[in-house]
Amino acid sequence: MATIAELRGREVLDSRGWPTVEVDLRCHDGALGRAIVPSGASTGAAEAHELRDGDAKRHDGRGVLRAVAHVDGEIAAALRGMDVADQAAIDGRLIELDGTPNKSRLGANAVLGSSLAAAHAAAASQSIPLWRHLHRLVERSFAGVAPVPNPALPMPMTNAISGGLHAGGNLDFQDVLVMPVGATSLAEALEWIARTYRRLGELLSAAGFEGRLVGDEGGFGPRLDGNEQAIEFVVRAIEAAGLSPGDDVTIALDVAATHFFDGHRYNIRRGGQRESLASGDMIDFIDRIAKRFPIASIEDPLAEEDWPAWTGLTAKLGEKLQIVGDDLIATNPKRLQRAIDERAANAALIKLNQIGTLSETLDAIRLARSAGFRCVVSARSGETEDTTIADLAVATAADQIKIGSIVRGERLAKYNRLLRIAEELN
Ligand code: 2PG
Ligand code: MG
Repeated sequence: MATIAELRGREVLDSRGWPTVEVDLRCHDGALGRAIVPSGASTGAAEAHELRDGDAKRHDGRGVLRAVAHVDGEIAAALRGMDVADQAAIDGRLIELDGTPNKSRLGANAVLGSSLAAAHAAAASQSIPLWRHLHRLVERSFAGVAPVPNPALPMPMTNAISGGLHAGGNLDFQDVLVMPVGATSLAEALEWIARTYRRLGELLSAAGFEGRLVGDEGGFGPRLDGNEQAIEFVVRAIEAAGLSPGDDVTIALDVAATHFFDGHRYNIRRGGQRESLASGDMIDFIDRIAKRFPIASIEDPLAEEDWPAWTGLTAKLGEKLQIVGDDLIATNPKRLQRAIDERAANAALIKLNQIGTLSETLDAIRLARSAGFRCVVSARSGETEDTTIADLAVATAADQIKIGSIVRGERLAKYNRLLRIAEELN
């Protein structure tokens, strides 16, 4: 049994140049685990609390030195001597120590960094890849409650065009993504995605739009006239890549609708005009788009508290489409249970930092699976070289992984990690 000797926090920078928390955790046997916490821009109201310093003199108030101090102080003192492989006990201690429902005292960034660093150290101490250790945790967490899946590579759900809060263009929808469902290996899937991405850039440039400027997650960020035009371009790019839209490659959307919902209506641009849609009209709009294009998955088509509309939309489209709750569920087992009870979606987006510990994330995945919900493990728009989510997606046999596009190093770190895991799985 390897026991925890020391934790050390550190302020590092993420892909937008904002500070974030890195944690080094060392065991008495010398094993080291390191994790870096990501950060969202289109965050849901129900997410765990990211602790920022608020000191305007540093990083516009977004420093994380207070969270780092919590790692070095209270968290290190509480975890010292614990069995590093007992993730449930470690996370239980962290939750208890924080004492708030949303981890606002210590900060979800301090808590998650510590939680994940422990998993990395446990894998290092056993000299096994992280995904293997995470799969053991899945076995323990699922035992007797849900069938334990075999480790498996997820389908990439990859950003092609970015809008919303992630790009400077004028699209309301946050992402138009592609899923190479017909590919027979991860390497082939990535080649199809890369080919489609290059053709998309060429098509945008040829039409006079920005075919080289990219958003936070590496998707192109052109100033198009509307959401449907963005989807049209992606369909044409799939064809230009010599692939069949709908058979080889399907489309996914992250509408991120909370961000254009004013509490009553959805304020959206259509055909160059601003329109204000009631929930029922928004459902019809999504329905029309889903009929018009080869779409397989839609995330956050409605706002995070518009629960009855979610139920209506899932009743209408849930048979043929994956309806993913991101802001709606916030990787929170309580909100997920409500989504299951009210049939408000049929898939959950899984983001570690929305809930703040690895064990609670596994709880959410277990709950989703036992209700027949699909799982999409997701990065944040603010990322780093940390690749934990690649291992998590494999260990939990997630249906899809959403990392961003196939450019930008913080995204590639994860795709390339998946390629290495693919070799280990064979
Ligand atoms: C999302 C994520 C990732 P953010 O909405 O799904 O694309 O964005 O990290 O900004 O919440
Ligand atoms: Mg989302």
